[in-house]
Amino acid sequence: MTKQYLELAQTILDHGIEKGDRTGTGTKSIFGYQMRFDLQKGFPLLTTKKTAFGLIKSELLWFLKGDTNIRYLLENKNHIWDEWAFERYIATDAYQGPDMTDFGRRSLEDASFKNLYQEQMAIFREKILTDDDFSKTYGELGNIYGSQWRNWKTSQGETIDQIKDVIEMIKKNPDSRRLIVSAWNPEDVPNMALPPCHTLFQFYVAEGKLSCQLYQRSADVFLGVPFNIASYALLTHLIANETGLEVGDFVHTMGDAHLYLNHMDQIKEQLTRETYALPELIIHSPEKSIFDMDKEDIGIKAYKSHPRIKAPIAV
Ligand code: UFP
Repeated sequence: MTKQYLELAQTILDHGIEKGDRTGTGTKSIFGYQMRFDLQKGFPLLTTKKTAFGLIKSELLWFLKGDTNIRYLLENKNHIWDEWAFERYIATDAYQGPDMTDFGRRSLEDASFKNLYQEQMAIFREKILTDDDFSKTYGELGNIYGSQWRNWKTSQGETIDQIKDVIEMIKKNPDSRRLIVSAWNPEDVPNMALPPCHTLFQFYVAEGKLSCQLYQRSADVFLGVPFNIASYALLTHLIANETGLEVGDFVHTMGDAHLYLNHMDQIKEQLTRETYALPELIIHSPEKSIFDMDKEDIGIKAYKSHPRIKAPIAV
């Protein structure tokens, strides 16, 4: 698995085109790429860089609950979505602190601003955790994955639970070619801070095995992709467990696959590292419903990896 990932990175280094992007960072990018991971051969968690499985797990469980409020994530010490909630908060009148416009870029460039930002972010997090009313309003991220997966709003004012429906379909009609969950809602996209990167996924059942293919429209190969692979591999395991199937392949299809120009040293470092055998995923309580799973119910065994590599995130 790790080899396929490193091949993707090498392909971008060799053939990528230098291209501007929304964040102003600049990327090397290719368009259209596919990887395939046989989930029977181990759990695809990168071995050439330590990848935080705990964060992947709590984020996925959060999506599956249909939760779109960062409080659950903070309770699980998961800070993946903090910036997005903070960005919404500082745009409201309720925020009375120092000017935080463009905080992502400015904290990379200015150490004293970074301190100020971290102070404000710490206050924000604390209030989300301790103040119910505050968290209901400012911890909410709106129409992101959890809502699209479990509570898709129809034009008739109803909601569709795509995950529940797809599980039912897999059980009743496994040969169906319509086993799709879509996160891309053209009506919502213009008002979203981050339109869904994992746009759509499809399941496929053959010989008692469940495969899943993701179409990811935009892929930050150094920071995002290792998370995305593990997250969808875990989702495939959980849906397979729920539907009484074995796991098959996770097929990862990408649109704009890019390396940010400020991740070049880090990816080159990673390319020098040898790969290790993949870890194994364990579902401790397979009898539990996918919607009741907690983080203690899922673990990985024998994860051997090289150390973490830090890199700035483009916001
Ligand atoms: N990105 C990922 N995976 C994710 C996620 C974001 O790679 O799961 F949420 C990256 C892709 C891109 C940026 O670099 O975040 C989103 O920017 P844009 O909307 O301009 O594509």
